Amino acid sequence: MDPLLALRPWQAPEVTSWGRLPMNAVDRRAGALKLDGDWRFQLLPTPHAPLADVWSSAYVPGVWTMQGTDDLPQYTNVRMPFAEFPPASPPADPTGVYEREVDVPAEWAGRRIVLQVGAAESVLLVHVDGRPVGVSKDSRLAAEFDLSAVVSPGERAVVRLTVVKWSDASHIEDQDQWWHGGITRSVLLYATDPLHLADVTVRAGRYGDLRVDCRVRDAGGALPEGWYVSGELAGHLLTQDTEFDRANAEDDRVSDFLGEARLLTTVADVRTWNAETPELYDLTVRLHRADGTVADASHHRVGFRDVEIDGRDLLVNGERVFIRGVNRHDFHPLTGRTVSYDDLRGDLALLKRFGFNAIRTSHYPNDPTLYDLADELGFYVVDEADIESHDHAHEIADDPRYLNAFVDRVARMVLRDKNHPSIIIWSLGNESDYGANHDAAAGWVRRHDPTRPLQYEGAAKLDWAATDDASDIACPMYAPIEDCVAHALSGRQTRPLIQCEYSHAMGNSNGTLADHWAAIESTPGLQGGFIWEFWDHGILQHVNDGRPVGRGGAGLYDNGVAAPGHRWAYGGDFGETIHDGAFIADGVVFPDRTPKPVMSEHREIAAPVRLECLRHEGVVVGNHQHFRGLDWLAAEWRLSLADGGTLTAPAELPDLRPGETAAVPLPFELPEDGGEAWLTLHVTTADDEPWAPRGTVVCVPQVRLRAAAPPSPPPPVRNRFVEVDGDGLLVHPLLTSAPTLSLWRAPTDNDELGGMAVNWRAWGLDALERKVVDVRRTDGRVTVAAEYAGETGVVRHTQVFTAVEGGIHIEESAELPDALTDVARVGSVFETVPGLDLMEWYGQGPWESYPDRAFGPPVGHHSVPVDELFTPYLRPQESGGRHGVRRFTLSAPDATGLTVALDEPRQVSVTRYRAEDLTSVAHHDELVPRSGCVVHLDAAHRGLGTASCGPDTSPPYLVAPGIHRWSWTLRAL
Ligand code: IPT
Repeated sequence: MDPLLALRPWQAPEVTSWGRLPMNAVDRRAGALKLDGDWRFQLLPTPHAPLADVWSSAYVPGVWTMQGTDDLPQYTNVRMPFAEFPPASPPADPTGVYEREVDVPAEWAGRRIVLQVGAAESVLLVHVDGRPVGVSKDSRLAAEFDLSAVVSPGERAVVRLTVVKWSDASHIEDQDQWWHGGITRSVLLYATDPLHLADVTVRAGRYGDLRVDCRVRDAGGALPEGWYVSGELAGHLLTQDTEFDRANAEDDRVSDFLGEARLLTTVADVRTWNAETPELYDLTVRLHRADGTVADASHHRVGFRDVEIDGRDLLVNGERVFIRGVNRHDFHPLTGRTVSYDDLRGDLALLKRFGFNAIRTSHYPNDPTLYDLADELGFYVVDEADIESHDHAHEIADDPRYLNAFVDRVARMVLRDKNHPSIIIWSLGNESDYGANHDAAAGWVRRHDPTRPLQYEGAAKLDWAATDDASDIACPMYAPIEDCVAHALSGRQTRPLIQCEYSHAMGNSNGTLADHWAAIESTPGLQGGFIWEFWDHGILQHVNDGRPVGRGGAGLYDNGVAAPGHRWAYGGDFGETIHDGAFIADGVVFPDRTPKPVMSEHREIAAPVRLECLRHEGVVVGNHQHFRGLDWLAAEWRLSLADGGTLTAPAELPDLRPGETAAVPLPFELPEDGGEAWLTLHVTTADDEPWAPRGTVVCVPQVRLRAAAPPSPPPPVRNRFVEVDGDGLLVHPLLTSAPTLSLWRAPTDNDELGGMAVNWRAWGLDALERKVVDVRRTDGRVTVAAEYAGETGVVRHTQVFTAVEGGIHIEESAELPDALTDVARVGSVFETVPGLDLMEWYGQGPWESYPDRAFGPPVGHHSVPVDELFTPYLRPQESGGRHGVRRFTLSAPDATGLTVALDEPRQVSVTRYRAEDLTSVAHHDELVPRSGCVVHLDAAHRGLGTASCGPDTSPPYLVAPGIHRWSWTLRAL
């Protein structure tokens, strides 16, 4: 039997690799042969099953679960997809065998030849020409094998990569994401001189000090006499540290088969690296033979910066920076896991445009290109090792059989990524309890790289204030704001508090994001956190046969929506019986990277420029960055008058250093009339930035210059009664359904998973029975009293209709019994005739907002087609709301339609769907839009909260029982 199969490495946690080369930070991508493309492929039912004579093909890099096999993607969160306990894996274990010929270049004669498999899940076995070469685990890092002894330059070799899907390692790769099988990153073959750089470690500090440590080996064994290294940074030569050499020689520390050399320099007037101005310097390290010829070279981009913890502050270059982070998986709706340079650049550019400055690579080392781009575009990165044993966390954390794997995974990540200035923190992994295996890995990192802090949520959660665990940072997940503030004020805080996950973005969510940030910015000791998460992991799927679309499906989606006949699949959509449903769709962007409304909310919370009102003297402009001036920004003033449209004026941003403010005079003479007045600074990029073209909106901070006059109801028109039918329902030519009371919304994911939706159904709020009890016509008014019966008693609802100039004024009140402690909304719902396809409003906008996610949208005059108001969350739910609406019109192209004026700023939604339309389907593609508009005007609307994972809606945003009153005026245009 084949020795690698005989070893059964998929059932041996102690075996992390065999024949694999040590990880290092020398980038070999340039000059390598890329073996990507179609490989011969067979999917076997078990690793031991015999190969068939017939081969199909599979694309590398790619997962077979997305390439036409019967083994389809499966989504589970915590629970394992199979029943076996660690370290066992199931007997049925899909195993992909990939094979192809490789022509080894003749000019590689005499060189060291290395195969690099970028990533394979979960166990990789390598054979060349039928001979065993090696084994690797650790699905998100490359594995390298020295093929010098098994291939012949100028000849053809057959490379076989066998990938076993389930293994002991699956138990520590139990992340909340889709399970796949295959090779997910590129496969390379490269050659070096036998004398080669085995590793290069770059350390560059904020004062311009640079230290480069080189490890040198020779494939022949003993190093040749006289080798040396040189280094060049942006045209300047580094000096070899002779002190280091002498100490090494004197201590007899280095043997003749491991060479070490250190290069040093100090750069005067260094331009430091930080996420706002990510300055990079090019470094080339060369390894020379005694005669001066170059045997090997390595290129690096160096960022000069320091990271340190001072008490409870995390400092970058001495500055306490705010961490405006997001958790990011390597995901793609067509490939599953494989991401291209363009994909990664797209992700990071988008994050920059929406004010993010940090990424946690949840929950494994991401594609290497991500770190190059983070260095270049400017992100603080928490680099996380591929360890999550969620389902069996407690057993595994102290299981000595997994000790190797923990240390191996953490060490390999650090060895690969240590030269990236963007990485400011190492993470031991996620959701794996806390045990001796973590401490072993922590010991390794702290010794190997003392230049960066280490974090691990599972260690710090036992006591945020501890000082002796495997975390230098208290990095809780989903902690309530109050708990964070209380800790920071307790006097017990010992280390920075930066939430590794907070504000769960599942569906229509992220309530109180601005409240988090108000607390963070005003409380020393709090420094930010990472939103969960970037992606909605919806896989593009054919609806007819349920298969994933796979590569080549580009163009089958637009603006977050799958093309007809397709949908975004979530858990259960591939016929899996064990799955966790739509919990995989919890990102701030749709599966095609279309930003959800919360992205705009975040952009405003993170605004680099802020405004404050100085009453009559003017406004105060502030620079809220850490390192940058305002010269990269352009701006324009906009004055929105409730009754006077919008005026604009050019804005000159003051020359402010970070943290500074300046008073500037009001750019406009405020007109006497015009009502409520808001001043907005419309801030854009002044020039092209690497992540955004010139003119991209950066933020739109706003201050109110004048409040609205108290509302006065329009005077009644004498001798005219509004028409109501026998049920007391308004009769109006533009309405197909008269205004009635609504206390319900199509539950959001937070409402469902937080348990509120269950109550609402139990209380009967989704199907209230309306009964008219009285219709009275007095003093020109029609008063309709109705009762809405649910399981908790009766809600009394009164509508008073008054004919006014050009329309109808409606005063409403609803009295909720005490038993209705927590309803979704209190307001009116009605439906319009078809054809009113444009909504124009004065209020907050233009993007979707809710009471606890309404920090960002400025007050102004907005206009959006009705079809575009609705947000296509994967699982249909309440969506499309606009907060703070004062008045709106719905019009047809011929300018006919209706207008509604509200008594005060209200929550309004105009969509094509009734709440029950949304709850009757499971996917967005099943929705059938109505031709008219479904309009909700809410006197009160429950905030969104984050109860699908984390705190529920905060008390100030809940809807209380008792009497609610609201009024509005309806007119035809
Ligand atoms: C937390 C996980 O770390 C993350 O991977 C994801 O599952 C998230 O929750 C929810 O979407 S763990 C949870 C038990 C708090």
